[in-house]
Amino acid sequence: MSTWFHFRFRLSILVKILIFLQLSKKSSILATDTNDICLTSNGVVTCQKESSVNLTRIDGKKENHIDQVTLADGRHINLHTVSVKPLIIEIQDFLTKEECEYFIQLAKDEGLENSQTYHNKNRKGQVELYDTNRDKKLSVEEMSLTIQGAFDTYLDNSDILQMYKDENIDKNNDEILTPDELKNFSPSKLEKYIKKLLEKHPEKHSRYSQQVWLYPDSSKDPVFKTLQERVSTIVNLPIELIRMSDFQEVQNKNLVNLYKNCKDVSLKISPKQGKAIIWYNHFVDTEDGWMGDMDNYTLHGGCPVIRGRKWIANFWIKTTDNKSEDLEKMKRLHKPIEM
Ligand SMILES: *[C@@H]1O[C@H](CO)[C@@H](O)[C@H](O)[C@H]1NC(C)=O
Ligand SMILES: *[C@@H]1O[C@H](CO)[C@@H](O)[C@H](O)[C@H]1NC(C)=O
Ligand SMILES: *[C@@H]1O[C@H](CO)[C@@H](O)[C@H](O)[C@H]1NC(C)=O
Ligand SMILES: [Ca+2]
Ligand SMILES: [Ca+2]
Repeated sequence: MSTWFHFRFRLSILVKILIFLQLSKKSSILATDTNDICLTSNGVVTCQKESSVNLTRIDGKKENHIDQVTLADGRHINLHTVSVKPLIIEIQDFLTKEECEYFIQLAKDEGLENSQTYHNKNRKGQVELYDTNRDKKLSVEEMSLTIQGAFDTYLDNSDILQMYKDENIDKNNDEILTPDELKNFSPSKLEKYIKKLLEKHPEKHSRYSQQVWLYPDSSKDPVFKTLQERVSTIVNLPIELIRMSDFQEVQNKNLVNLYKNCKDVSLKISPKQGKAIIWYNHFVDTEDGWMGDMDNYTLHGGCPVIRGRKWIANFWIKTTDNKSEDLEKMKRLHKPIEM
C-alpha cells in the first residue's frame, strides 16, 4: 500500500527576523584545499575547515541586556534582549524610514503583477509533509505549515481541527496525525477540502491575504543587499548563509488576524516602524555545530490590528539538517567582494 505523503524533513527556518515596516573592507580570496570553505563576514573573507564552520546564536545574556552593534553605514543599533527563554532580541530602527518605504513600494509593485506566482506549488500532486521535529507525526502546527507550503493557504488551528473532524482523520482525537491516520487522507482529498474551504474563505489564500513574496536580486537591488549585510552583521553568520535564504515576505495586515487568543499570550511585542524582532526556531546541534532541535518556546502568531495598518516583513535564515549540503550551497554563493 502506498501513500502519497512523505515524511521528509526538508528546510527549516533557523532564524526569523520580523521587521515592522510601518504602522499607518577590502578582502581577497585565499587559496584553499578541498576541505576548506571560504566565507564572508563583515566584509572579511575567512577560509577554514568545513568541520569548524558553526551556526551561531546571538548571546542575549539576560533579560534587558543591551549590546551595541555598529553597522556598515556607521549607525549604532542596540540589540535588546527581551526574553531569554525563548531568546528574543528587539532592535529599534533596524530599518530606516526610507528603507521601510522602499520595501512597501516594492511589495505593492510586486503584488500587483505577481498575484499568480506561488512558492512550493505541488506539481506532481504530491504534498510535502513538514514534520519539523521529525517524530513521524504531524502536529496541528506542522499541518498548518504543510498546507501553507503546498497550497499557499493560511489556516488557523481551529480550521485544521475542523478539517480533522469533517474528514474523520484524527481517529483518536489527540490532535496529532500518525502515518496510519494519514493513510486514508490522500493529498487529492486534502486539495479538494482546501479548495472548498477557499470558496467560502478566500481571505485564507495568500493571494487575498495581502502577502507577497519578494525575491529581490541582491546584485541589482542595493537596498536588499544592504539589508542582507546588516542581517549578517547582527546575527554574526556569513553572508553566504544569508544569501541562501534570498527572499523576503512582506505582509500588509489590516483585516486578517491569525490568532484569536491574543490576550492570553505571555509575551507581546508591539509594532513600530523600522523595529525588528529576531528569534531562533532551532538550537545549534552540539555535535556538528549545525541545525539542532527545535525551540518549542518559539511558537508565535500575529495579534489583530486594532488601529491603523500593519506592514511586516519576514526575513528567514534557512538551513537544513544536512550540513555538508548546506556548505556546498554556501560555497556556490561565495563571491569575491566588490570594492
Ligand atoms: C564549532 O563547534 C564545534 C563542535 O561543537 C567545536 O568543537 C568548535 O570549536 C566550534 N568552532 C568554533 C569556531 O566555534
Ligand atoms: C519539543 O517538542 C517535541 C514534541 O513535543 C519534543 O519531542 C522535543 O523533545 C521538544 N524539544 C525540546 C528541545 O524540548
Ligand atoms: C547530505 O546531502 C548530500 C548531498 O546531497 C548527500 O550525499 C548525503 O547523503 C546527505 N546526508 C544525509 C545525512 O542525508
Ligand atoms: Ca511532527
Ligand atoms: Ca491522532
